[in-house]
Amino acid sequence: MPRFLVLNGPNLNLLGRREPEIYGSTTLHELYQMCAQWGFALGAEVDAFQSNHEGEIIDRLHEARGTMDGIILNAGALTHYSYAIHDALVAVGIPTVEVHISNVKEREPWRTVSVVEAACVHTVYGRGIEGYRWALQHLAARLAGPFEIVRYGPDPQQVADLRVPEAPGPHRMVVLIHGGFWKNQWTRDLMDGLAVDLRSQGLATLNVEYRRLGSAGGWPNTALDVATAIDQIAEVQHADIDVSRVSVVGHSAGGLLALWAAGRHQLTDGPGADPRVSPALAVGLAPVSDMAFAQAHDLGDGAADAFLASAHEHTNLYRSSSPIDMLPLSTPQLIVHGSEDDAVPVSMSDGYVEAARILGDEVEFYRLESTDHMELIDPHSDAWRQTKEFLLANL
Ligand code: DHK
Repeated sequence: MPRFLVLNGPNLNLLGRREPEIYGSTTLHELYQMCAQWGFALGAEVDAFQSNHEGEIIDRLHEARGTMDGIILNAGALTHYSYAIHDALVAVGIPTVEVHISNVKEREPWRTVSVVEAACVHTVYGRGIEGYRWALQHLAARLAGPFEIVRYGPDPQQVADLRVPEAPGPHRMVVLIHGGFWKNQWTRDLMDGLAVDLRSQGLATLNVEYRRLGSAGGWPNTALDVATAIDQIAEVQHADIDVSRVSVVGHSAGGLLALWAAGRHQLTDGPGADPRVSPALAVGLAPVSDMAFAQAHDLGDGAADAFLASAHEHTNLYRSSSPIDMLPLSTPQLIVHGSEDDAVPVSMSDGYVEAARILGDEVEFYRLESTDHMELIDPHSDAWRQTKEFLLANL
């Protein structure tokens, strides 16, 4: 059974009482109980330690050597200046996920700097207490099988995780595109569980990161990143991918990018026209398929406005960026949407599917009762089981 250490630094003993508007109302004790449960669900044992003293944190890191398979580290303010913790992480060499409860990228400038980040395998921030759960899931996914990080551009966010099944190719491939309203705190670890599960079913996966809002993301850069990552599949020689059997699966705001990527083959000009790899199938999991709807309903607190604000070409903007306005995509699609979704209303998919079918697209629609937004990317959910079966049967 894998063992993970949850290590918290200065002032985190006051969780629940300290600035609850920033750090929430969960106490450290409650956090530990939650981590134990989250770990249990992943088949892992979780140890926990908190200290207000740099030296004690370093001692605990040293003790973890040879006994822990992964570390979740919220070093508190030490994050921003403790080179000693950085060096301890390098010295022990245990995969470590850096976690921050608050969105450190959107607070004081000094909090945007992390001197431990370079010694960590991943950083999760701005997701509240749940960030620890995502970090545990990421550690578990890393242990579940090998993957390679492929770079498709110079920006640190222009990367993707490539997972290839053990059996010989050629492999069908699923490109995974995460959601999060293109905001900086939501990254591709959201799709780790699905990537691991699909690989175990014999499919190769490419879990794509892209530039997000706040760091050169927005229209068209974010979409172009997805396009470049997909086109690059044609160049991955060593993995034996069947480029005629690539599907693209996107969740929420990533659903917009997936549907866009599946329809861009018919763009005559503008961003993303002329793809090298055209997806054979597109799956939208609670996709943002209609930008005008997203703007009118202020989904994701103005996310659609923020996403389109960087557009340099405004003529035909919906026609080139909003799936419902690009119809027909002329690529077979599956749309999955839960009736209890309070992030992206299911009525958006009702309208999208109706329009797509009228315009001649082949669209399957799983409109799932009693299902919410995040269940669609939970690898243990019934919604995902149905999605996976569709992929396996149709790709
Ligand atoms: C916790 C702290 O104590 C701060 O010093 C960091 C981090 C942010 C958090 O968000 O969890 O700057």
